[in-house]
Amino acid sequence: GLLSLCCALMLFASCGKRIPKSDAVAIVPKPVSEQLSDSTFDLTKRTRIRLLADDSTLLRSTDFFNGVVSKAFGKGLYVAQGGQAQKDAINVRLDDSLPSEGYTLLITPDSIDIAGGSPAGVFYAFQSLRQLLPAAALAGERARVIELPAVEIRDEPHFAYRGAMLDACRHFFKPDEVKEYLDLLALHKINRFHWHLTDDQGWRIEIKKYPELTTVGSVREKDLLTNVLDTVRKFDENPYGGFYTQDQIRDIVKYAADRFITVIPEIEMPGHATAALAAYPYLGCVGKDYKVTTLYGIQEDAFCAGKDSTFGFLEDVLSEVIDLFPSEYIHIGGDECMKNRWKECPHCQQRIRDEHLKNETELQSYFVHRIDQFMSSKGRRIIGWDEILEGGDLSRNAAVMSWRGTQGGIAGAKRGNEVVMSPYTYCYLDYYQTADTAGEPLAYGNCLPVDSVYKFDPYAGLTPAEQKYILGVQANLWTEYIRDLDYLEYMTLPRLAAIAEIGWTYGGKDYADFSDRMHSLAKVYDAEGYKYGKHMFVPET
Ligand code: TNX
Repeated sequence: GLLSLCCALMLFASCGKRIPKSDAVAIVPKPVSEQLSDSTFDLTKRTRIRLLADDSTLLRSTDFFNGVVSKAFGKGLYVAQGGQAQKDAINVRLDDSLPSEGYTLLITPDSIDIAGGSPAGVFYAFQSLRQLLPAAALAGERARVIELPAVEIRDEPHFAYRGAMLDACRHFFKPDEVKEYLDLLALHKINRFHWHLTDDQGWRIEIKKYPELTTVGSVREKDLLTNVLDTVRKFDENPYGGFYTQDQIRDIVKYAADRFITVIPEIEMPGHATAALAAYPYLGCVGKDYKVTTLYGIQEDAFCAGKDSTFGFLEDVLSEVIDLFPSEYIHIGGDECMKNRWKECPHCQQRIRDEHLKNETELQSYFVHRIDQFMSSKGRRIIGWDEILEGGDLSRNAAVMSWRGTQGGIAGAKRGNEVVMSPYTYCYLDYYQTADTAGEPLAYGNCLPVDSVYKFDPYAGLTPAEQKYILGVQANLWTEYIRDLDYLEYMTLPRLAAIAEIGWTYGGKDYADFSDRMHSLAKVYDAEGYKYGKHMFVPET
């Protein structure tokens, strides 16, 4: 009797404790396949990480994961290089036969085995592993043993481009805040950070050749909301400003690369250029005393498309930008350019005649072409808002970012341009998260709840052949109303998770299942102290 009870107990102990199936594996974005067994692996501070491939970029993943587990263990796991896969270890290897960002994650009572198609795949395996940690361990409650469910996961992203944009112009976010944002992206396996660095309301990137871009262009007389609403007066900061030095930018680019995120900078042209004109008035069409804009909305002024000096300036700026950002794509804006100044500008009208253009829309296309040729000569490609399709034959080398719905993206894909889908109808995180706006922080008028975001299909309206041109999807965070990190997080989460799942998992979408898994992801949000919209976590009544 007693003997068999002992045997049973030992058997039970060796198999590990049962973790209820329902919440054992709740990863966002949803992995391609997962097979759960009824046992566990005991992670302790003596568990070693064993790197079986000689690639120093694997340390980006182990450093990151050690940052997470050291909260519970008081220290990170020992990382050993080389040798053989071992018991009681997290064995990490690279496997060429896997898709480059793909991975397998096998947890058994004996060991954790990770294989990545590349170091990025390994990073994503560790992000999934992180989401399997119990809430207490994530929150930093001291633990001797962290039980992980035995599971076999095979995973790979559907889209190569899974992006998020942050507008650092309407409000400025300090380097450390940008890093926090990058951490949010990494958790969701987002791999592109589109950094909106120049706009009417501020120029935020140091350019050595043109110091006044930042001494003048990064400062505005008062904050955007100063005269708009009494309720926000307490935030007033007059004058308002900020910019990133080139050293800070290099540091952020590296921080992003450590998380397998490519930074795509945006230098806006020909519109949204008032801050640059305030610094160097010769860049505009009318000789006037430009001021960095203190209101939001579309401005009348643009870079003059008639003067060669404008292009000289932009080529100088882009040359410095290229040196800072290794990204293949550089974003050149292109949206919402008012053409009234060009209509009255002798230089622009002369250009229209010289180039045999019909009108100002064709002049914008000329502008984009000229910048495209310069960037191509430097071995880079341009990406721009969907207006870059207007007024001419956009180079096939350029990519289109579709924001005014998906029409621009569809048109781009049909003619063979690569496309990132980022329509305001699904991807704009500056909109309210709920129709019931009482008690919500002030936001841009529209309402875009997380379940609506989740419905987005980047392929809608495209044939299979055209779908190949869709690089992926991107969330946009415009910051007219968003002035601090708490608010930034609140607007980003949980809607970013819905975008991430569209980008990573594509297909087989099930909102109820997503919503269940989000309850689990929320434990990571809580552990990290992230602010987030709670609407989807409140049971419907
Ligand atoms: C339109 S989206 C803009 C931005 C604004 C945004 C507000 C785009 C390419 N241009 O300049 O911030 O609306 O939602």
